[in-house]
Amino acid sequence: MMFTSYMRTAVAIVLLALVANNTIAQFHFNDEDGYRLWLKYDALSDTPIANTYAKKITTVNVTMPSATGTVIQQELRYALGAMLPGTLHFRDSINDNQLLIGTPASSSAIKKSLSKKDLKHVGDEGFIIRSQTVAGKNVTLIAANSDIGALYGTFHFLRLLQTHQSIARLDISESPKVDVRMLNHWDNLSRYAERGYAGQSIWNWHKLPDYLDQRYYDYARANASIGLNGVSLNNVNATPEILTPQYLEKVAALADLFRPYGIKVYLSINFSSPHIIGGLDNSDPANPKVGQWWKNKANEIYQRIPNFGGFLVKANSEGEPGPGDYGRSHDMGANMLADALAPHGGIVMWRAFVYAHESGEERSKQAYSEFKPLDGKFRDNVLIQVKNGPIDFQPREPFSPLFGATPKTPMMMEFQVTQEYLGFSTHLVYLGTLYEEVLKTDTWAKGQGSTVGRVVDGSLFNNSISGMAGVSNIGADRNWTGHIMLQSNWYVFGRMAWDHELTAQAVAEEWARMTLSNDWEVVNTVTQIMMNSREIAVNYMTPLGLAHMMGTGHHYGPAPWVSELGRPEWNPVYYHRADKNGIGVNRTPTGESAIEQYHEPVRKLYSSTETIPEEFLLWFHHVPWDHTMRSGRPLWDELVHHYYQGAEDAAKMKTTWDGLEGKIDPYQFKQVQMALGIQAKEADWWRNACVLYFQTFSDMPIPEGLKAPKGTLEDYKAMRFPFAPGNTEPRRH
Ligand code: GCW
Repeated sequence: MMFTSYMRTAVAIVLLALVANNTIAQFHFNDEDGYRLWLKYDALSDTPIANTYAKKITTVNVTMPSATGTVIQQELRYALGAMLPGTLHFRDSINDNQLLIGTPASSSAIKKSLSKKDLKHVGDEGFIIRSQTVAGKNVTLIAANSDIGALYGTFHFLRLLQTHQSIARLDISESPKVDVRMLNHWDNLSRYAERGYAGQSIWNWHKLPDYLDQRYYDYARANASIGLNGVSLNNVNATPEILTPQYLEKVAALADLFRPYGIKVYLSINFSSPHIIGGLDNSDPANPKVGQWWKNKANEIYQRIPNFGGFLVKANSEGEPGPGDYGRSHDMGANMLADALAPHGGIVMWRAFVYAHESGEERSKQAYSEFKPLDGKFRDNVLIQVKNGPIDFQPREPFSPLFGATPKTPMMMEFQVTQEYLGFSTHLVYLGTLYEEVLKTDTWAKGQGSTVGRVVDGSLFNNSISGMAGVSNIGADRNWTGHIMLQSNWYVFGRMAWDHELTAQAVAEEWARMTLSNDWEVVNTVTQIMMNSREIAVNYMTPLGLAHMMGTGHHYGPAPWVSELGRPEWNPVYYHRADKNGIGVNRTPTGESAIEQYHEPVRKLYSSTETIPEEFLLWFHHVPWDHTMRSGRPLWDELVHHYYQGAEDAAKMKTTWDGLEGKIDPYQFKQVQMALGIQAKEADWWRNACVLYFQTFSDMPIPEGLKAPKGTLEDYKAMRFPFAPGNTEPRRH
């Protein structure tokens, strides 16, 4: 049949209508796409608070002539210009109602107005913000010992405005509790981000060093705004090429760009570099040529990057090379690198995430067994970087017993910000509560009050250096983290690295105000969602102390049944040990004995099923299915209830969020709504798969009042995800 022009027109109209509809649904020219993060600086308009701010800040005076001074000036021009449009004037003389920023070195008036002790306690990076008189004028003063301190003070001040706090009578004094506060990017030079779920790596190595993406500046601003002062650029599964001149030139370009923001660059190194790129016979730390190679390399790096931070090392873990390849110990490897960096002020962060099937020891015990005996053997510029839990980044783990075990060696915290085991970038899981739970836990290493936080900040054992690292969730996605709400995890990591005594609740609220809205209903609802979210995920994934039941390799979704992989500790069955009698790992002295690695009274508390907090029950005990829980239910019923509760709460999160429609930016709203839909579906999937699987052991019915899980266990077992994101990079041949 002929396609008449009439028909053609009709089809065109229908197509156009479809396209138009889609266009309306998809284009958001002015809506918030998440790029601006928490630094949105929305106009305060005619609110009463805006009027008080405008009266208090009629002029701005940044007294430092440095690059950091320029950064401060630019940020204030942008931020105040957006929040209080039309009211902003820059001055270089002091007048009443001025925002005055500087250091004793940059302004003699500031110097004169401060007493000796004012800045004594804030150190190199701290600041004070105070309403006071300087040179006879009433000003709001942001003062610090260094320009970087003043930058942190500036961001703190802006945060007060962004969250609508009074600035009438300020008297704030802040300094970071931890020295090294850094992000670890697990980014390959190919731009593939291991365990990254927000697109490619933000580092465009191909275009560096000459092309400096705007994103690098905004990344630096974001980090500085929360007090982060370090970034390790590349994956801990490191390629030696990063240390070649070609790449060091690119690294130097980033280091130069980050310097005014107070951010030092660090690199993950491959221990075999001397052999692979240096042409040496081996990389044995006992070989003097190897030590010399590292010294030369360090000299070369510092020539290009005078403030280079140091090396991050994953050695003899998951196939990475290390001193163990030559029968040498971790301290020997770490000290060799430390000696190369020490003359330049650099540090080594040596990771304790090591486990080896040859050892035969239960996995949770291995890091402690290897590193505890080495206490006191490391150079002063070595920190041991420890994951928060003894196994990996599970939804919940007890704290690693290495915290509190090594009085002479600083233990640096490694938290995961990316959600390898927590639903990737589609599950809303606010990690502030996880961080707080760990940091506030008492190790009892030196009696009561020996919290993990105090081990990490170095105050418990009086360490000379301290650090906290977060494995980044940042990628090239327009909204940086693949999910707007998960920007809060980058944010809370930085805030808690600065001050581990902050509460997750306070930080959630502050983030929600800056990112979403200051409307009290939005703030309350969002904060409540965030605060509950981690426990919800624990419930639908790994309740009651279960762990590591994610799909093999990609770690996406449930696969507690996997049992046939080459090494025992690769299999989820190793981590739950379900059988006809019960479920859980007996880590007491009648079993794996891992409990012995903790101090008393933690050991005693965890040793008994009667006293252990139930959230850790199955981590430390193999418990019969009919064991009576504190609720009065048998274990099986309790476990199932947790799974159902998790899935139900995940669905509720979405309904609660739905209620915010119209109260926040429509595009922000929609993006989160779509992700919450996925999360609710996947929570059901987790619940169904796990309950059906464990039922094959318990042989007990689904408790009364709960609907039978949908589908069959075989269906769930048959699911495959060959292209799930974030896994180790596929090899190209
Ligand atoms: O959790 C595991 C991840 C690996 C990661 C490793 C580590 C960088 O599955 O992808 O490798 O931890 O922390 O070294």
